[in-house]
Amino acid sequence: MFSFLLVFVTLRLLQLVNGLDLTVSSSGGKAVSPIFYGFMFEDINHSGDGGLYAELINNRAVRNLDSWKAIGGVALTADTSNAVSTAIKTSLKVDVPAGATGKVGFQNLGYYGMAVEEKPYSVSFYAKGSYTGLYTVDLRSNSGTVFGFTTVAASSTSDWKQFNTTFVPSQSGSNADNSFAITFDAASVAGKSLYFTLVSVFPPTFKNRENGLRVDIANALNEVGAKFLRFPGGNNLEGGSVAASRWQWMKTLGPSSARPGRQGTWNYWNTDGLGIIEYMNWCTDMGLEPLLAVWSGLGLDGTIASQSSLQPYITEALNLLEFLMGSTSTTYGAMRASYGYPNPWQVNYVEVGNEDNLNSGKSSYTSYRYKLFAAAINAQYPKINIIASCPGFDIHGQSNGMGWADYHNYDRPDHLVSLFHTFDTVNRNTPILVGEYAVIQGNQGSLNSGVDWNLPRQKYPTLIGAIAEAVYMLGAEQNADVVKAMSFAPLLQHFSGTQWSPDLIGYTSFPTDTTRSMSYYVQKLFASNVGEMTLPVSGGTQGPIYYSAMKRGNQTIVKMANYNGTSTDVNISVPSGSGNVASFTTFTAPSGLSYNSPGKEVSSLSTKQITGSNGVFTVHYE
Ligand SMILES: *[C@@H]1O[C@H](CO)[C@@H](O)[C@H](O)[C@H]1NC(C)=O
Ligand SMILES: *[C@@H]1O[C@H](CO)[C@@H](O)[C@H](O)[C@H]1NC(C)=O
Ligand SMILES: *[C@@H]1O[C@H](CO)[C@@H](O)[C@H](O)[C@H]1NC(C)=O
Ligand SMILES: *[C@@H]1O[C@H](CO)[C@@H](O)[C@H](O)[C@H]1NC(C)=O
Ligand SMILES: CC(=O)N[C@H]1CO[C@H](CO)[C@@H](O)[C@@H]1O
Repeated sequence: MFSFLLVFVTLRLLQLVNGLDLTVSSSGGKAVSPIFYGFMFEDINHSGDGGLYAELINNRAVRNLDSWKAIGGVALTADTSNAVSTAIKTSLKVDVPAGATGKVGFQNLGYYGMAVEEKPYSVSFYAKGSYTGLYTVDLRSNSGTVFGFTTVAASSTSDWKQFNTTFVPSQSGSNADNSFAITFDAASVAGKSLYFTLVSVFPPTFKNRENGLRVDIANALNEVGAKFLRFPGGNNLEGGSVAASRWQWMKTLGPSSARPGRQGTWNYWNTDGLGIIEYMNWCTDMGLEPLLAVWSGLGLDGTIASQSSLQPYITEALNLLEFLMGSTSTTYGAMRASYGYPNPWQVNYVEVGNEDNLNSGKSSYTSYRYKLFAAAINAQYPKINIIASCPGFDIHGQSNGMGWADYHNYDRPDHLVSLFHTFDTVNRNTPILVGEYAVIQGNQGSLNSGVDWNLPRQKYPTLIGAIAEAVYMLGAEQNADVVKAMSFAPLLQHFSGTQWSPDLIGYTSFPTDTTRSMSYYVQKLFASNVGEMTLPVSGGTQGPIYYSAMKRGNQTIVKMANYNGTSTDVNISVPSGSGNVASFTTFTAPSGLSYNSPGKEVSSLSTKQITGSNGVFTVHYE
C-alpha cells in the first residue's frame, strides 16, 4: 500500500496551457543520492561573524576601536603592547582622568546593534590593571535603559585575568539599538589605565552549544531538511594571497585567546570563532554530511602555489582529515580528543579548492594541483569522494580523470528555466555537485543569456526566481544518476552588512526580522521531499508545468513547478496499489515579482489532504 505526496510550487499565471494527464511509473527510475539537497556556507554578508555565530560583541579582540565607545570621561585606545596570548596581542586601553568620579567604562555596539531578551547571557572578558572593586556588566539600550546587569569582583593585578559571569535581563529590548557595557568606579582608578580584551557575550545558542549558533537563524536552517554542508568556502576559503590569509583549520581551535582570526575575503575580519569544531557540531546538530573544502594553492590575487611548494598545503589537508577522522592514537586524532572530542567524525566528501579556474588557476589546477591533492587524499582515504572545483564550468566538454565536478550557476529566471534539460547531455561518468546556484537578477535585458554581471543583483529572491530554481532542480532530479548534490548560494545575509544578494535567509540583529525568502521555501519543500529512487513520469511535455517523481519508502512523491503558465486540471495517475489519499502542498505568492522582506512575508504555503479515485488524483492550480 502506497501513500502519496504531492508538492507544487506555483507562479501564477497569465497564459493558458492544456490540462496535463501524467502517469507515474512504479519502477525504472534512478537511484537518488542521499545528500541531494544541502547548504553552501562561507563567511560572507556577516553570515558567520555577526550572523549564525551567536557572539554579540563585534571586534572582541579590539583590533581597532570599531564598535567600541567610551562611557564617562575616559579615553579609549587600541593597544598592541599587552598581548593576552600569542594569538591575541590587541586590547582596549582605558585611561581614567585624574580626579574622575562616578561610573565610567566602555560599551560595544555589536554587529549593527544587538538583541536583548529575558534569557541568560554568558559574559566573558579579560582585564588587568590596578583596580580593586567591582566591574558591572550590563545590556542597555543606546538611549540609556539598562535591561539587566551583574557584577564581578576584581583585585589589582598586573597579569591578565579572565572573568566569566552570567545574568538574565529583566526586560527585553524592543529593537536592536542596544549595546553591552562594562563599567567601574572611576575614583578607585583615577589617573590610571585599565586594559580589557576578548570581551564576549553569548545568548543561549542552538542546542545549547558553547560558542554556538544563533537560535533563530539556526532554526530556520534546521527546518529546511538539508542533507549536507559545504564549507568553509567559497572564495572565503582562499584569502587574498597564497598562504597568508587562507582559511587555516589549526588556527580555528580552542578558546578565543588561541584563535588569531584572519582577514576574510569579503572585506571584514573573521574571528574564526566559528571554527572547524563548531562546523562539525553544526553538521551533527542538523544531521548534515560535511562537504569539506580544503585550500588548494590558489590565492585570489592570482598567486598560485608552484608544484614544488604544494606539499605543505597537502599535508595541512591530510592533518585536518586525521584531526577529524583519526583514532586517538594518531597525532591529530589525539589533538581532537584533547579538545573534548574523542570520537571521530566521518568525512565522505572533500572538495579540492574553490572555483580554481579563477585568476588563471585552471592550468595549474588540472596539471598538478588537483592531481596531487586527490592522490594524497585517496591514498589514505580511498572511500572519500573527491570533488574538483574547476571543471564544473565546463561540464559538457570535459573528458575527466577527475572526481566529482562542482558546477556553479548564477542566473536569471527565463534562462535558468531554459536549462531544465542541461543535465540530460552531460558526461554520465562525472558525478556533479551543483555547489552554487541561484537566480540573482530579473528577466531584464537579453532573455536568452544568463547573468549580466554589469547589472545590479536583486535585493531579495522573487517568486519567479524561486520557481525558476525549482524548475532547474526538477531537471537535476531527473538526472539523479549524475547530479549528486545541490546547494543554493549564498545561504545567509545580515541585511545591514551584505556583500552579495540575494540570499536564502536574511536577518538583522533583531530576531523577529529573520526572513525566509521565496527561494527558502522552495529549498525546504524540495529538501524535505526526496526519495531513494526517481520514478519516470509519462504523458505530458515539460513546461510551463515541470514535474518529477520519486519513491520514498511506501510513498510516491510528485513535485511540480508551474513557471508562468496557467493550467486547467492535472490528472496524476500513481502506481497501482497506491492509496487514495494524498498530502497536497502548494507554495505561491501574489505575483511573480513578489518577495519576502523583514516582517513582511507575502508567500503562502498550504497543505491539505486530497482524495483520488482508482489511483488518479486530479489537482487544480488555484
Ligand atoms: C482528468 O480525468 C478526468 C476523469 O477521468 C477527465 O474527465 C479529464 O478530462 C482529465 N483531465 C485531463 C486534463 O486529462
Ligand atoms: C571562562 O569560560 C571559558 C569558556 O567556558 C573557559 O574556557 C574558561 O576557563 C573560563 N575562565 C574562568 C576563569 O573560569
Ligand atoms: C508507510 O511506511 C511508514 C514508515 O515505514 C509506515 O509507518 C506506514 O504505516 C506505511 N504506510 C502504509 C500505508 O503502508
Ligand atoms: C509571465 O508571462 C507573461 C506573458 O508572456 C509576461 O508578460 C510576464 O512578464 C511573465 N511574468 C513574469 C513574472 O515574468
Ligand atoms: C565590513 C563590511 O564588509 N561592510 C560592508 C557590508 O556591506 C555593505 C553593503 O554592501 C558595505 O557597504 C560595507 O562596506
